[in-house]
Amino acid sequence: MNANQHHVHNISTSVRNLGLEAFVLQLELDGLAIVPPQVTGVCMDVIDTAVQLLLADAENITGSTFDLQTGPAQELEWPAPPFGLHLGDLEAAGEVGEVTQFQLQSLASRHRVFRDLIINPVALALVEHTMATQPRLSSSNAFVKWQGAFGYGRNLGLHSDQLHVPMPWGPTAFNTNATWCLTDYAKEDGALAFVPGSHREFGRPPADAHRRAIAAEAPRGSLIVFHGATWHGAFHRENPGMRLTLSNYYHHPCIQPQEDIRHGFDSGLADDCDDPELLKQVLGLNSLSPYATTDNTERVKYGMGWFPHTKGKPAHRIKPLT
Ligand SMILES: O=C(O)CCC(=O)C(=O)O
Ligand SMILES: [Fe+2]
Repeated sequence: MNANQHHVHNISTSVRNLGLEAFVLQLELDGLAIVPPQVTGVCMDVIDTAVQLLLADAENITGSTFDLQTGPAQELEWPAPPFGLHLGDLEAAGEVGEVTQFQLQSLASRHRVFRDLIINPVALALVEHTMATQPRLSSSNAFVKWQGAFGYGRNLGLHSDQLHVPMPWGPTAFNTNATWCLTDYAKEDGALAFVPGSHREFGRPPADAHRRAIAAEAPRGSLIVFHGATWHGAFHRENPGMRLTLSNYYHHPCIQPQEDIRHGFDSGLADDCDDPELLKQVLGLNSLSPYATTDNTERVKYGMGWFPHTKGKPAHRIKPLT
């Protein structure tokens, strides 16, 4: 392992070139920054396309049509819980409500608009700032949510995304979330709830943290970036209609991704996006570890999988050991 193995470039330069200093300050102070559409450079056509694709996918999966103004046309219910999960205890504790939300997953594989948003330069520069290294994609999901009084229940589902990382945590993020608001995003619309400055508590939220939570309010097309230690959840949606978000979740290279992108993503699709080389890096497609073969050209660049051979004899080939 040597320093060259890591993507090395001046992170502050990307932030300055893109004029993102004010958002970095928000991230530092609050653990969350809200970036308006005119700064991300993403036009409303892209947001419209993403909405249409996700509504069609939601219909495919559930069998009900969806309308942004009115929500699902049919009442939805969960199937029997998988893996012996018992909802009974949660129900008894008042922690389960009506179905008003589900996720659409693995969106990098589904359409170019999602791949382009994963490598949006503004999103990447801010996420990179929180990790002090080039981030990788952990998962790309959409939250499909509609009107309903329960939401995540009394405590707003407050959590830190990097909660599986052993403590103590420091200022460097192990996970960072870049959420694209595909619909207007106010408290009554079911916005993200968060506790400003909680990323500097370096731990999981206490039981009463929801008393300090405020709404991350933003117009459609905005980007919300938050540090993996920031306590967050969501308000229930009081208004009729739907809240649609795209949650691109990144990880520090020392952390496992949520989605097995290397095996699940068809690498040919990486060429169909704004910057194929960058997407391959962010998806970890050519990353040096874990390695599957010692004849890996990427690794050879860094002096690994590169063996000396006896003068006058052919170069090394991998053979079974006998
Ligand atoms: O918006 C929500 O429902 C919560 C989202 C969340 O927890 C996340 O994206 O990590
Ligand atoms: Fe979360």
